[in-house]
This record gives sequence, C-alpha cells and structure tokens, in this order.
Amino acid sequence: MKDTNNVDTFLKMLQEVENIALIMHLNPDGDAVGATTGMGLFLEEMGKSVAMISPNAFPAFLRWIPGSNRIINAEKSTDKAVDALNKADMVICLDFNARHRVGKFSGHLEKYTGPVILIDHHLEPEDGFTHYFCRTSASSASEIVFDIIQEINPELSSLSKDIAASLYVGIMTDTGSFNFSSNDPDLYPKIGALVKAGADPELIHTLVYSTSSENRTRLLGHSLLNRLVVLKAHKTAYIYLTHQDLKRFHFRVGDTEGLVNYTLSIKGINLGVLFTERVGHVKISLRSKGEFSVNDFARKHFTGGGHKNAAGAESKMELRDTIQMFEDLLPLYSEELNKDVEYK
Ligand SMILES: [Mn+2]
Repeated sequence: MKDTNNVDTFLKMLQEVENIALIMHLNPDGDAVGATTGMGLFLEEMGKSVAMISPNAFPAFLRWIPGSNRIINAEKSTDKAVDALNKADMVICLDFNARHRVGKFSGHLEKYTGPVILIDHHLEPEDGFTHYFCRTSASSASEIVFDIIQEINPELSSLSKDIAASLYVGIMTDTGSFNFSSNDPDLYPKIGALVKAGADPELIHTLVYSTSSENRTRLLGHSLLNRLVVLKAHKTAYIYLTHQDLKRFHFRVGDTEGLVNYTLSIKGINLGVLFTERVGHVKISLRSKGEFSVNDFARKHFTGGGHKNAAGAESKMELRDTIQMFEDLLPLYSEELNKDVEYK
C-alpha cells in the first residue's frame, strides 16, 4: 500500500535530511515553477538546504517568480544539476508523476537511491516513489504544497509573501485564472490566505498574461486565421503549427502556452487540439469541455496523458500523418463528443 498524503511521515523523513533537491517536469509551466519555488522557500524557512532543478529552460513570463532565478537548468548546466542531485539527502518531484517527464535528466533521477517524494495532481502516478502527496481533485501541485504547509503550520505564519506569490501563480495558471479545475469551494479560503500573505492577484495576472512579445501575438493571429481547422461534425477544432510557422515568428519556449484554449472558445466545440511540429516529434496539447476525457484519448492513441479536460501527448509520426490519424479516430468518439455542456 502506498503511504499517501501523510504529513507526519513526511516530517519524520525531513528530520533525517539536510540537503533537498526539488525537481519539476520538462518544459515547466507556472504550476511546476510556482510549486517548486513555494516548497523550496518553505523548506529553507525550516532550515533545510535547497536546490531547485528544471530539466530545461522555463518561459520568460515566469522569471519574476521569487526564487526562480536560483533554478538550475539541467540542460544548460548539467554538471551543476547532477551535483545537486547527488548531494541531496532527499528529492521532491513536483507537478509530474512519471520519471520520463524530466526528459534527459530521467536517467540521473532513476539512479538516485535516496527517498523521493512526489507532490502532484495528475492521474495514475507511477510506482516506486517513497512517499506520495497526490490528489487528482486538487487544482494544481501548488495547491497541494499549500495544503502541506498549512498542515505543518496551521497558523500559516511561515507563509511569506514570496511563498504566497509562488503558490498563487501556480494555482492561477493551472486553472486558467479560475476557469477550470476550480470548482472545489475549499480552494477559495486558500486563495484568500495567499492574498492575505501578500500575493497580489492583479500584479501577478499582469506579469504572467500581459508579457507577450510582438512575435507571439502575431503567431496567435496567424494560428487563428491560417492554421485553425474546425470539424463541426465532430465538434472538434484544432490548430497545427509547422516548423516554418515557428521559425517565421521566432518561436520561443512558452509562445504557444494557452493557444490550444482558443479552439474551445468556439461555441459547440467540445474537443480542441494543438499540434506543434518539433524536432523529431509532434507535440500535442488537448483540451475538452464536459465528459470527453482527453486523458484517456491521449493515453490510448498517443504517448501522453494528464487530466480529464486537459492533457498533453507526443507523436513520433510526421505532422501530416499525426493529424490524419487524429481525424480518423474522431468518428469512433462521436457519441461522447456530441454531449454538449449545459447548465445544470
Ligand atoms: Mn500542474
């Protein structure tokens, strides 16, 4: 039996350790970075020595996050990241639940023999972690970090402004500013506590969402005007981006973040997908409204998974073949795709 969500077990383990390495997933998003810096800063307040590792670079619009300037980019500074891992008495993995999600760094993580704690909110966590803080009903890994902090420190006196801002940005980005995964009423007292501790929702929203480059905004325009395909019969819309598109608009990490959501903004569309042609593979982002599970779909037909209404996947086929395969699959799901969301 997996020992899960047990703060006492975690605290006992913490007593034994001095150096802790925190690791987030490849292509980190706001939740991955925010949960990591939030947890990292909290552990430092507890007197621990903390190293934070990212498998690769994270987007520029997250670089203001307190503590994020200390994150080691394992792709760029591999030796430094491996050193931090080897020095660690404990590893904490945040916002992912399968080791392959750290990309090239997974080999190092697999070789690590100390305790590995998982803090995550995705479905079906992999076996082999020492302790699990997993709750799929949580909005984000950052919310789970908040829960851990609150259980250790119920008065939240250790919730500094910097920790609060980190966790707020994680919850805000993973819920699309409280648009999805945010129906749990228990989430809102936590938001209140974060704001009380000094997180500034207006400022954080501006720092995250009003920072597009001109190229990114034009890529959005190009995507919607020239690369959007609507399949009304299947209540599906998708956007595809080729190498050339990315090159034309000087694509940088994070530029397509949130782009897939525009597909679902069309009335009557229940499944939205973004196909992005990368070197050697096609990156697939999937979103759905209502009952259609993009997690099941991504797991069954592509390499990937995530949540019921938001998932990511990869295809090793050419872009054209990937899209063809996708279109061929849609008739199999016509019943589920035709269930529209309605007010209940
Ligand atoms: Mn997350």
